[in-house]
Amino acid sequence: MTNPASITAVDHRASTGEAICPYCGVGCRLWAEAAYGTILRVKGVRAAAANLGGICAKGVLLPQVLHSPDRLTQPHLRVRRGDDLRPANWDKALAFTAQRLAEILRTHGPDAVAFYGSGQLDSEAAYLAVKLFKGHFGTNNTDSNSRLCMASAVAGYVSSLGADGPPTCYDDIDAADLILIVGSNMADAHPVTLDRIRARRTRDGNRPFLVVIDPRRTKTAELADLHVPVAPGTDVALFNWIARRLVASGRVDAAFIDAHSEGFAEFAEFLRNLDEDALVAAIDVEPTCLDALVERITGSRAMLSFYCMGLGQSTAGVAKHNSLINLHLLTGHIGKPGAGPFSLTGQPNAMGGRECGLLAHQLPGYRFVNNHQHRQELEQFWELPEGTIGPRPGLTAVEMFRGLEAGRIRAIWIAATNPAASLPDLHQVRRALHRAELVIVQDVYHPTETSRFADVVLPAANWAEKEGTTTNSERMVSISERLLAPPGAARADWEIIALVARKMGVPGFEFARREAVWDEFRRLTSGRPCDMTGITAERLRREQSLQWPCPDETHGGTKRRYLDRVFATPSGRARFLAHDHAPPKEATDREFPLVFTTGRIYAHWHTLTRTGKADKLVARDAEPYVEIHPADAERRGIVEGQPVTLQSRRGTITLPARLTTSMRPGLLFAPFHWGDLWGPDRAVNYLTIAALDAQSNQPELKYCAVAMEPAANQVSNGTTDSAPLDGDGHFFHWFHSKSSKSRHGIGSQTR
Ligand SMILES: Nc1nc2c(c(=O)[nH]1)N[C@H]1C(S)=C(S)[C@@H](COP(=O)(O)OP(=O)(O)OC[C@H]3O[C@@H](n4cnc5c(=O)[nH]c(N)nc54)[C@H](O)[C@@H]3O)O[C@H]1N2
Ligand SMILES: Nc1nc2c(c(=O)[nH]1)N[C@H]1C(S)=C(S)[C@@H](COP(=O)(O)OP(=O)(O)OC[C@H]3O[C@@H](n4cnc5c(=O)[nH]c(N)nc54)[C@H](O)[C@@H]3O)O[C@H]1N2
Ligand code: SF4
Ligand SMILES: [Mo]
Repeated sequence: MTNPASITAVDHRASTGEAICPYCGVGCRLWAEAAYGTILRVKGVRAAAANLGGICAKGVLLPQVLHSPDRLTQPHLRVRRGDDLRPANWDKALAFTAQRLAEILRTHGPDAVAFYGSGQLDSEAAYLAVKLFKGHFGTNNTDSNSRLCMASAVAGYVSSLGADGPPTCYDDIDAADLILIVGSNMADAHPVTLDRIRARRTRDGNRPFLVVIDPRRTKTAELADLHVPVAPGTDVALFNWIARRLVASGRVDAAFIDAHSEGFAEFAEFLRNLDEDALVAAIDVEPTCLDALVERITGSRAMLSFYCMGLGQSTAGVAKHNSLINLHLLTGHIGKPGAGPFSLTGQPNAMGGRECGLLAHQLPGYRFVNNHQHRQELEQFWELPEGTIGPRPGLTAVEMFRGLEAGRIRAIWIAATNPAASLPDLHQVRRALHRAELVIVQDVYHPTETSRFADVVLPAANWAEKEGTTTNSERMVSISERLLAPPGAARADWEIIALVARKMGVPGFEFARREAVWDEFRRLTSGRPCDMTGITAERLRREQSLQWPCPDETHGGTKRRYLDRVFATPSGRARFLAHDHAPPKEATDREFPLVFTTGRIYAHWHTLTRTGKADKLVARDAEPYVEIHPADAERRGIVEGQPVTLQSRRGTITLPARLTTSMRPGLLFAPFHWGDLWGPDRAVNYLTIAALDAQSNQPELKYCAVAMEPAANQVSNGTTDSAPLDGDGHFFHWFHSKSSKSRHGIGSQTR
């Protein structure tokens, strides 16, 4: 590793190279031209399997987000609480971080510290974080924002099929004759993959048949041959209803069920005992629409189902995934081209984070902390004393912030995620960050909603400023090139983690080059379901992308898994898992009569730290809003554009109304992109509930109960009146001084 003091100068020579898009899990390979220390042009790479030349507006506009006054170019430090965060050099920042972490570990033990990472860290960084925290520190309080995102998909795959990771690939789009898109708004969130479906339908006489299951009539739903507008939270009822119909009429693949599954008899018995009328009442969709859906499924030769947060962000998240996979098992639509369940991953390396073991119950190579042999394998590999790695899963995202508030966790290191905007129940998150003794934030910008709470801010290299490995939705492992030098003293995420580890005197972090980190991690996947042994750093540099499993260097990678229909369970059989429909955690009532759901829009990425800097994206969607069915608006005297106050049991916000018949009556939708940096009392996560799926701990970000009225009737609001922690006035001083400069978060002074 180079010396932290040796800052690379801006490169004035023009160069071109390829990097994976830092936004969604489609994983588009982008060609970029760099000169004068910036990126001039970006376009999609035609030869790339993920995008076949495709790119969306967020990708095209990447050059606009790299340079800005709030770009972090050096560490910042606040030595005493109450002080301002001030620029510092790496030596001081590392010394402070290492000393404070060591002190807390020594005084309070390993579980007093936590790492909260992200599916936006590359695999090198994710792996080193796991090695440092779960390995050397001995705490499994090491989780990722994928907990808010893919945790239920992971648990669904593991319980139904025996291992995480989708069986499918993008080429299946060309082989399917029926595509279900369930709880996913691909038009906004995975646009290049939807383009591929569209292109085939244009070529192929509107085939495959397209079904969208979503309570809202989204842009994706508008493309569908059949839109099934299920009542929110009722997917399990829908899948069970379909399964019951299939089994009752004998329209199942008996040969597949016999040879390759287990638990069918119990599942059939469970289905027989269901009350069909109760299911239909819960789903609340026209019976003719449901009949049409069953007809399509029974007539299909290859059914592919895409799904995303409409399934995962639910207290029934794992049940929804198991129940959808049940349909694939009943019909034998798995382990063959054009068929199978296909979780769309949210972030560019949510898959890689899972492979590295970043979730609190995992270890690298799809291993688990509660497995004695897995722990031993890692302890030997990392040369740690036996028993160093804890046998119990650590605290997961939401639990970590509860742990911080309760004082059980004292130090938290947050990297490539912005929890003070993206976690549910933000009032709680703010209390937790206030209570923490040490908050380390590693980001590319400052301030963010979260860095405002930091004691140490560590400057990370941005997209195209570092090399790194990521895995996309179809298990494609890719390398991104470095096209620019990071500005100032910013460094790659993996280097920052290694620097802190070495400063603390932890052995095993003396990596001279990124490749060495990748190759160490890769060796740990040998013989595991996500075997990447054959994907060496050197080979990746030559071939750019390879799909796992890829067990040796002559192996060409694997497009589709389970083609032999031997699953990753001990018996080799896939499991039917029966779940009753259970309603979401928070029911509506007289006081809070409306369902509030949240999600994304095409132009913006998460908490706006990047897309909020691209003028054309901001021009397309400049302000937050709430979508309301006209009937719900009329009843309350609300007209288009009028500010309305939304109140849940946890908080109150105000947003302008957008009236649309694409909503079911009784349902409200708001995008979650705008946090406190963009104006007070608007962040939707002040309303959302931190109710967790019992198996996956993924929070129910898609469903809570709210009341709504025209804003004029409301005197106070949530983010000011119920935030006792801001009694010191610091936050609003900070916010107003910032917003008076610019809405774009200019300026690096905090507090
Ligand atoms: N433009 C853009 N693209 C992104 C992102 C972004 O921020 N911006 N983020 C990326 C990330 S990390 C993720 S996780 C993905 C998320 O991608 P998606 O999951 O597609 O996006 P969301 O808008 O969160 O939710 C999808 C849909 O779920 C529906 N839904 C809500 N409740 C239910 C339900 O009970 N059942 C069903 N069937 N549907 C329901 C909503 O109406 C919504 O249309 O997007 C990725 N891509
Ligand atoms: N209400 C509601 N809330 C949600 C959701 C929802 O649907 N509704 N969805 C949830 C989901 S699925 C997700 S994935 C989360 C996403 O939520 P977050 O992870 O909080 O979202 P981002 O804004 O992407 O945060 C990434 C942070 O990392 C920084 N960053 C960017 N690149 C780098 C880098 O290379 N290195 C480092 N160190 N930092 C970098 C960015 O500036 C930003 O501050 O939100 C969750 N929250
Ligand atoms: S579709 Fe996703 S990966 Fe592709 S350019 Fe757009 S945001 Fe990037
Ligand atoms: Mo996500």
